[in-house]
Amino acid sequence: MTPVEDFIPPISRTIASPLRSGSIVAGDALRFCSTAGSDEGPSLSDFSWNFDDGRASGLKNPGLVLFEVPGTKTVQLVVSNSQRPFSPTPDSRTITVIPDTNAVPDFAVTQLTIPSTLAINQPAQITYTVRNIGDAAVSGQSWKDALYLSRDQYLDLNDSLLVSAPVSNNVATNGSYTNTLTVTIPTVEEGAWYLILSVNDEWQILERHRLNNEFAVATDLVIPRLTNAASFASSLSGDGDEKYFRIDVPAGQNLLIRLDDADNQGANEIYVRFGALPTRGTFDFRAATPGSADQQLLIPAAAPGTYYIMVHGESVPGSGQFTLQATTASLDVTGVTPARYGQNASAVLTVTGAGFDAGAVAELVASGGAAYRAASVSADSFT
Ligand SMILES: [Ca+2]
Ligand SMILES: [Ca+2]
Ligand SMILES: [Ca+2]
Ligand SMILES: [Ca+2]
Repeated sequence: MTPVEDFIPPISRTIASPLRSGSIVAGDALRFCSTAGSDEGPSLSDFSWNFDDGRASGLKNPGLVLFEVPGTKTVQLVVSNSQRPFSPTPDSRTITVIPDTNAVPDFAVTQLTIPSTLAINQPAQITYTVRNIGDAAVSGQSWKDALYLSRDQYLDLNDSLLVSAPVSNNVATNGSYTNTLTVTIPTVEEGAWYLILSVNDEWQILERHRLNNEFAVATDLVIPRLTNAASFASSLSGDGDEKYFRIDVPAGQNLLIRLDDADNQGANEIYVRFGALPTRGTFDFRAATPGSADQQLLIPAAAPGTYYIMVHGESVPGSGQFTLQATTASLDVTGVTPARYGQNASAVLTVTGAGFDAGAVAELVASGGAAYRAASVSADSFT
């Protein structure tokens, strides 16, 4: 019996690229890469590719492979370890190579326009143009165009599918079509990413040149930045949805965050963390008045720097639309109690907020503008 420590579980999904099996025209090339690496195990060092036509490769990433001979090829990759025996399960792609005898279309991406920065969690509109540079028209057929989010310029198994949109245009030879896709950028690390468009993503249309269907554009993904006192409109898509924001707070300020739910239905929560993304379990401050759609959070004497805000929709029964407003100020008044008092009697009003000091004065201002200064002011606690 084989000791447990000598057994390495088979790795089933080792081919990173191409993403799927399909048909191509003889003379086309595909890019072959593996997901497996030295970081995934002690010594997954042996790569054995078999292209089913007498060709083989021992490279992790063989790169471009040209298919000139028609027929159905089952390309296999076995990743193994030379020191320890195990029974590997090969990953495979079935590539059907069609003889190049008939006229075929050839979609090619000619333009992909994206903003140089995109906001995480926010919807974005991506416009692209595809030209048929082949020698046959596409008519009466439908296919899917997809957008992926990638760390590099290449479409592979590590990339996240953002949207897959059905398309059914008639595209004459040398004709083109332009489409707009709406995507919501997922919660990922801020920084440099690529959006990759993949036209005829599921290989539904037989066409020349698979690789000119892929088009990568670099973009910078950022958490939406709130500007002081400006309302930022956003929305929650359903129960449990979350949106992230950031605000930079200067020294000596209080930070007041107000969430205004548009239809006042549902239960929302605000989580705030200094210098890092908060979660419901890890945060520095939160506002979660149970069952309340609108929320308000005051952070007195906020340390200067970047605060990350998460709006969590615990229950989003109606519209998920809301606005978020973050205000930094040296003085904040968040409430006055009682709201009403009998006439001609001296009253004690409690003013809550932050930034009050020993020099603070309080005045009642009548609607006509007359000010009545309080006889005395005392602060319960200084912040
Ligand atoms: Ca093509
Ligand atoms: Ca990639
Ligand atoms: Ca509201
Ligand atoms: Ca609501």
